[in-house]
Amino acid sequence: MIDTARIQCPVLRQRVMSAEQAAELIPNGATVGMSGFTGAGYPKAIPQALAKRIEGINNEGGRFRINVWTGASTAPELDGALAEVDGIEMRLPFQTDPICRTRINDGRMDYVDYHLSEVSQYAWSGFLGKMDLAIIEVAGIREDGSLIPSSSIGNNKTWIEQADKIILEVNSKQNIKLEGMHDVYYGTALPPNRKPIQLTKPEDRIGEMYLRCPPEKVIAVVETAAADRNTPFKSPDDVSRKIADHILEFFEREIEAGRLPEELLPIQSGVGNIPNAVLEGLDAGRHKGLTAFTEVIQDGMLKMLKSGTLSVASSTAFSLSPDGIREFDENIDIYRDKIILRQQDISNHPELIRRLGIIAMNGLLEADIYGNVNSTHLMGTRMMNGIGGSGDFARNGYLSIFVTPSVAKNGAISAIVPMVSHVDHTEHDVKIIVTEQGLADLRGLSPRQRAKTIIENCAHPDYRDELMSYFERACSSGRGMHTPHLLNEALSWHQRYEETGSMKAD
Ligand code: 0RQ
Repeated sequence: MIDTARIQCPVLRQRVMSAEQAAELIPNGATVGMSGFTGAGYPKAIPQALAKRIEGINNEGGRFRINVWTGASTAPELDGALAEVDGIEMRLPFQTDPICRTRINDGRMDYVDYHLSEVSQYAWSGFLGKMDLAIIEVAGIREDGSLIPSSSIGNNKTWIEQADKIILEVNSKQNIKLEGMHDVYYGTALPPNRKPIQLTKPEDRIGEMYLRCPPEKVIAVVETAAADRNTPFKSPDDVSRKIADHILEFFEREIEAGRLPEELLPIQSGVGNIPNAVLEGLDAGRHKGLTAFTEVIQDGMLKMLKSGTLSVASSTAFSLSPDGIREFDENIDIYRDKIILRQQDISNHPELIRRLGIIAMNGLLEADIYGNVNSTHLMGTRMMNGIGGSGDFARNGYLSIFVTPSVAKNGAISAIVPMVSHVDHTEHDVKIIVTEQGLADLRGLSPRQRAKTIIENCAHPDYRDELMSYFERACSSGRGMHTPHLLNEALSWHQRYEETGSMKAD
């Protein structure tokens, strides 16, 4: 039985088929643009049906692989299922899936890790090659074929425009009241035809509520009823609470110094337990009427919207735990007018982030004594997730804050190292580093001043003396005094970890 309320377009009703039938329409070697940004709004049935098909082909000695482009990470039903059967040749622009990670680090899957704001323009510019097919989850199809987006927009607008053919998954588990929460901007253009984007406040609407979609490009419609999937957050522990406290105290000092208004500036918060703890801390504090201009709305933001700490949140996706999804569904009428979902080339747009003066808060794997940050590469070679939107916000924000526990793996790894083993955010973009030990405010400091500040405020006591010894020996080496390093020793901590399982010296 076709859900005629969700699929109102008569022409597209005739294209309803099973996920298995739709998966048969995907050719070997195709480049497929899929919806999905974090575990929200990704196609759930067709990737799994395709994975089964690929497994069958592989079992008979064949080889079937596709290129998968998305908004950001997805969930086990997409990335996990396709990676498991070795069905992905090339993946971009962001992933967090454990099986994908293994394939990438084994050298069996190619991966391109891009700033999330830039993917759409790269596709438009032809930098990435041709897109054959788009598979997009939607909450509904309107009579004229236009689409009610689901719990993320990501790159969907671009994929629908760029792909030769489109397959839609209509997910009846997505709340139909999502209709009207989206703002799809159709004014983007390639240089030299770009115009200023007329958005001056996070709550501004500059586009349309629906995705335009030419029905003649749609080759299949599949009905699904499955919930989004995100990992639940841990409740804040001692470390994340201390980090949150350092940030909240810093905000108070900035307000006092006249460098931040009482209602702060729009917040961007990465996903993870520490950003969630900061949000909880803000919610428990004295601020009201804050705003968010971010890429993911996590559980903490829902609470802030409900309590009035936050008056509005602009994003490209939800990233809610199962409890968060329940809360959202049950109280959608409270949230509907306070949340705007945009495509990711707008939610993460450098022009808008700079204009609005975003306070960006993101996680890191390691930072060096001069303030360079590695967010992506474990020990310099193995991919963790990707840069995601952290670079869009850190590079262009008013304040770019990076947060991390001072040690990982029970103290065997120091998050503060002499030299990062890979750089994602350079010393030029990183303004504040925070660990549970303290906060290093790097604004206006030279590299040598930064080194002292980071070691004294952020390093774990187990590593502090050794870092200071490295820095002092580098300073007295008689070589370059702007950013002193002992090049033969700078990465020895990482080498020691690879060899002995700990960065600690004997
Ligand atoms: O692994 O759980 O197996 O022990 O890395 O570390 O401390 O739990 O931190 O979950 O906040 O993730 C940078 C990965 C931090 C994330 C990163 C190990 C550590 C643990 C995770 P275990 P934590 P988080 C918004 C913006 C880039 C994308 C981004 C990230 C695991 O914040 O992906 O910001 N950022 N997007 O033990 C080896 C080190 C380590 C280490 C930690 N130095 N070496 N392992 N770990 N430090 C979202 C989007 O863009 C969509």
